[in-house]
Order: sequence, then structure tokens, then C-alpha cells
Amino acid sequence: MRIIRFLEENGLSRLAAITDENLLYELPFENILELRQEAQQRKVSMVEIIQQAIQDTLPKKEGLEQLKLLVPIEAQEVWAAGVTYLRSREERNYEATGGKHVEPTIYDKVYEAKRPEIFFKSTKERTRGTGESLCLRTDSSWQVPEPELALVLDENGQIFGFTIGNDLSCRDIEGENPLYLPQAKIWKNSCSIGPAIRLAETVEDFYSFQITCRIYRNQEKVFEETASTRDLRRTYEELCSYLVKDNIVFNGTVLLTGTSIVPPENYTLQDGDLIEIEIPGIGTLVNPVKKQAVKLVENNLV
Ligand code: DO4
Ligand code: MG
Repeated sequence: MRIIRFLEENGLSRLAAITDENLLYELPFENILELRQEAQQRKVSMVEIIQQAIQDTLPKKEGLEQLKLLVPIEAQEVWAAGVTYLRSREERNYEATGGKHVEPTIYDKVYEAKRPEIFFKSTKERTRGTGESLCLRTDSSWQVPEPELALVLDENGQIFGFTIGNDLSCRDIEGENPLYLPQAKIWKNSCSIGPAIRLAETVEDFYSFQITCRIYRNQEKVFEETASTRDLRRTYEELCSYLVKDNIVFNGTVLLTGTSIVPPENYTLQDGDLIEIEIPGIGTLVNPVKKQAVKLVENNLV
């Protein structure tokens, strides 16, 4: 069972459920947190609440393609884990040293350490949904998508959903100096999540997600790679426990679990490229990328 949000003709947002038979039903809740709260109050599963809510209703006639999808959750905060796959460790070493590293680097150490790398990634104002544009930084010439499985958490770090996340990143900025990480990771529209949230209670094996990323330039596919969450070096519980430790965590926080898909070293995103990230069982997150317009007055260029 998956949950989406979409924009109604009257301009209001609406929650809907997609069943395993791909039928789409509107739900009488504004967001997934309301649905979860109802399930908790009545001490039943979210699926049971949905089944009760839709039992006497008909599925929507429109398919997903005809709806204007919104972010499936307006997460107050998005956090991310890094160097959770061997591939990420190798690529971080490459961007920092051009392959001339002498081990152990900070990336080798964090990969092996007990404490994972967890960093702040985005706020709801910076996070886009499927179909919306992501922005490129104007001061970077090496930008890539980072396709990641995303956990949807409650305030205790318990997983109640899975979605797809794109941790858009500047490899040159992080490679120049790891202290620049916030600038390599956070700017306007540098994160997307969606298109749907798969309810965790309907997932049999939390580590069996396949992630495929495709990039199109001028309608032509220029990159495709697939990875599996089986290759994660850490458990979700480990990552969540460090996120919530002595912290304030909002209900509906999203935690990206790291990337294992990296385009070739000579590839950088360009204005007009289209990124597709697909996870069977969740959906396909699609985002065009746009170069940001330089604000001449603000930057004292005029
Ligand atoms: O150390 C930097 C971040 C790495 C990251 O975002 C990832 O592994 O996905
Ligand atoms: Mg990442």
C-alpha cells in the first residue's frame, strides 16, 4: 500500500492510497501524519484505517499520470547518511584526491567507524516533489544526483514509511574541503522526495529495495545504473538511533540512507537534464534540473 498527495482542482492538497492492484482511492486525511495518528489512537494498523475509509467508495478514475503529484510528506527536516556503501567511500576518496589518496582517509575511517556520518540535508521549503525542477549551484562544475532510499520516521526514529530521495550534491565543493559539506549539499531545491510513501507495515523485507537511476539529456538516455539496499554497510536502526540521540526529531522526518550509484567521473548535470530514480514498490521520482538565475543586484554584479 502506497500513499500519495496530489493537488485538487480547487487548489487544495489531498491524500490518496494506491492499493497493490494499482487502484487509487482518495482518503479523508490531509496528510500521512493524520492517518498515522488515527491508527495509533484506534490501536490498529494504517492499512486497516485505509481499508475502512475506502470500503464504500469507488477508486478514482484518473490514473497517477493525470494528477499533479505533490511531495508525499512536507517533512520539516530531511537528514541524510553518508558513506554507507563501499562505492560511496571509493567515490568520496576519488573526488577528494583524484585517486591519489593514502589510506586511511576520513572516508575510510567513517565507513568503518561505529558512529555513522549523519548530516542535515534539507527543509520543506528546499525539498521538491516528482515533476518539479531541482536547481544547480552556479559555483560548482561537478554536480550529480545521489539516488537513495529514504526512511520516513516518527519523532522516536521509528520507520513507518519508505520513499525515494535525491541527495543532489556538488562533488567539487566537497572534494575541495570536507568542511564545505553543507554548501555541497544544501541550497535552493537541492533535494527531492517522492512520488509515494510505501507503508513500512506492507514491506516484507526492508533491505530488498532495488534502486535504478537514469539520466536523460536532449531526450537521450546518457546514464543508467542499478543498486541494491542489500549492500548497505549499516542497518536502518543504527542510522536512526544516531539521528535521534539527544536530538529533537519531528514526526515525519525523512532520512536518506546514502548512495551507491555514481555517474562516471567526467559527468556533471547540465541545465535541462532529466533525472529518473525508480524503486519498484515505491515508484519513480522524476526531476528536471535547471541552472539557477544569478541574482545580479544581490551579488553586486551591477
Ligand atoms: O560524505 C559525504 C556524503 C556522502 C553521501 O551523501 C552519500 O554517501 O550518499
Ligand atoms: Mg548522499
